[in-house]
Amino acid sequence: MSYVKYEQKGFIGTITIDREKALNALNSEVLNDLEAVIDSISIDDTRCVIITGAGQKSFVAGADIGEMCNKTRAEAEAFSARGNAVFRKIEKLPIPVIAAVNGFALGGGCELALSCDIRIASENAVFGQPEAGLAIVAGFGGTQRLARTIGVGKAKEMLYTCCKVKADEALKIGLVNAVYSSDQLMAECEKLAGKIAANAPIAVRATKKAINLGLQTDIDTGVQIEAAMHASCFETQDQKNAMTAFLEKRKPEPFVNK
Ligand code: DAK
Repeated sequence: MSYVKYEQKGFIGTITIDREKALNALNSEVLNDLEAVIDSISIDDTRCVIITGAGQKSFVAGADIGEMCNKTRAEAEAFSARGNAVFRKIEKLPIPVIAAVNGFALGGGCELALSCDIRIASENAVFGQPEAGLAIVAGFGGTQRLARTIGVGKAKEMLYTCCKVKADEALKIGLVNAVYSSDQLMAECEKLAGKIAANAPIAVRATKKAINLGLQTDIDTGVQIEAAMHASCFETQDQKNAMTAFLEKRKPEPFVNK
């Protein structure tokens, strides 16, 4: 039985981490199943992915503490590398990924949300990096992506104090883009995914690549990356369709990803 479910509705794929009894904590099997699902996504048929957790209480309550407890230093290094490899695949997935954070997003759960492009939370969402209280360092990218997302000072506060950040504060500090009631969360994430999916897929993918690669480099290299991504959209069927439609004062035909 897989701990990760995948559902496709039109151009939108939804991944559900399904280990509700353990609040969707990430053990090795969950990570393997998550990677298998990520690997199976077809970017020809999918324009946006949503990741959420099963149930109403938890997105992901972290890496599995039972599995980690007795690890040796070498085993911990391997586990961290495993999680990092899977999260990096999510971050580098060519299409946008939305985290629908429906409850606890602690430790590896907060880190999973951070590997997504956009985070949308339910009102009962709680974020945190409790690792220092468990006498370890965050191991799935938290020290890196949290600082890049909410700024160094606030990230250090969260990581040093292990404080819990509720949805309203997460919104204030830029950790999430929006907050909805639990029963509205998925519908709102699907609406957002639908808006992304309605735009030209080649352009959206090139935009993601330009932002992600550009954030890791200096501005001169960054604008060169952007120029290359910009140019890559020309001569596509979708670009001709959209610009011709503008000039003819009409709506473009639906984009065809070509
Ligand atoms: N691992 C394993 N089981 C977990 C879990 C977790 N992270 N979180 C919850 N569970 C399980 C509980 O053990 C319980 O199982 P049973 O006792 O029913 O068998 C079930 O889920 C329900 O949890 P509770 O009974 O505790 O539910 P409550 O509503 O009372 O509390 C809670 C919910 C989320 C506040 C609480 O469960 C909690 O504090 N959970 C732990 C949260 C946490 O500390 N998460 C961060 C884990 S550390 C690294 C690699 C990775 C990482 C670090 C280093 N390297 C190898 C270097 C990442 C670290 C983390 O993510």
